[in-house]
Amino acid sequence: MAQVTGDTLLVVGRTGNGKSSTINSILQKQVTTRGDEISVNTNGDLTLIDGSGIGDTGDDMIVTPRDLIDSIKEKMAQGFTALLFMLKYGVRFTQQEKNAVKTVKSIFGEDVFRNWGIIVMTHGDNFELDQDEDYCQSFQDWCQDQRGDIQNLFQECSGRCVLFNNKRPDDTQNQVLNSFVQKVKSTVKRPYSMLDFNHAKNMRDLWMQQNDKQYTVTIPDEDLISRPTANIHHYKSLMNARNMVQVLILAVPAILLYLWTFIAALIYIVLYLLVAYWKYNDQINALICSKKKLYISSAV
Ligand SMILES: Nc1nc2c(ncn2[C@@H]2O[C@H](COP(=O)(O)OP(=O)(O)O)[C@@H](O)[C@H]2O)c(=O)[nH]1
Ligand SMILES: [Mg+2]
Repeated sequence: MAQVTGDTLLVVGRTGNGKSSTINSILQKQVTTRGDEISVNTNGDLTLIDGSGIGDTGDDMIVTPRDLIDSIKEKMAQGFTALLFMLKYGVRFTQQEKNAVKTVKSIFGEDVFRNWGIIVMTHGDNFELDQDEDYCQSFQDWCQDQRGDIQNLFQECSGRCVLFNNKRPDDTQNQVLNSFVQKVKSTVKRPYSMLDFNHAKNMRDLWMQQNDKQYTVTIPDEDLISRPTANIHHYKSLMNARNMVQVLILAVPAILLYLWTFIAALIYIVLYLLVAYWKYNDQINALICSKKKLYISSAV
């Protein structure tokens, strides 16, 4: 995608919607991005930021809200030209997708979609499969046919919605994306900057507060297996809490048992000495007296 030079695209959306695959398609090379952090990939002058975690909500969240915001601040210090919001073609626009939109707005500000948003719909191969000889529809027509919240989102982005087939990427989808990036640039005339980010501070703080609470929810163990890419920090903190409880449960009785054994041994020794003293009192006195006599006589 050589045309988009000097631009930075921030890629966000729920985990599994195709962020990493789309970055590979745009850069036309395989770049590895770690699932639990925001990574930056550049190809010439084009920079793509994989905003993993931005758009995940509730149990899907893979880092603490605070860590996520710190990571965003660091990686997008230079701002971004456009925000690519990933959706998956063929999957209903569920409450979780709506929450993802809300999260992105809470982090970057209410106007982020209106000014800088481009919807990228992955799984374009499924769109092609849905077309048959009798009924063939363009993707733009399909977008216009949508109703409800997804239509509102399309409108908010002024129809900037591109279909991506990451299984068989071609240059056409990159050209369409490029035309939308140019549209964003000519409409808003400036990249999203730290100034815009700072404007959204109040909303973001509120979001952090709400999600920090949600974040303490216990995740079942099997989730660790079904989501291998899930964030280590999340589970680490969870495991730490669990370990603390386990340590307390095991350690407190062990310490009590140890103390009790020690006290019992002490009582036994004292009692033994008392009994011994009482039992052999006469012999001990006799021994002491004889020693005294011996001492006195030797002195005389
Ligand atoms: N068939 C098909 N699969 C895709 C497409 N884009 C992504 N995927 C698959 O969707 C899954 C999640 O994609 P990934 O890029 O890891 O999503 P991320 O979690 O948002 O980074 C992977 O198995 C991809 O191979 C696409 O356009 N078509
Ligand atoms: Mg990824």
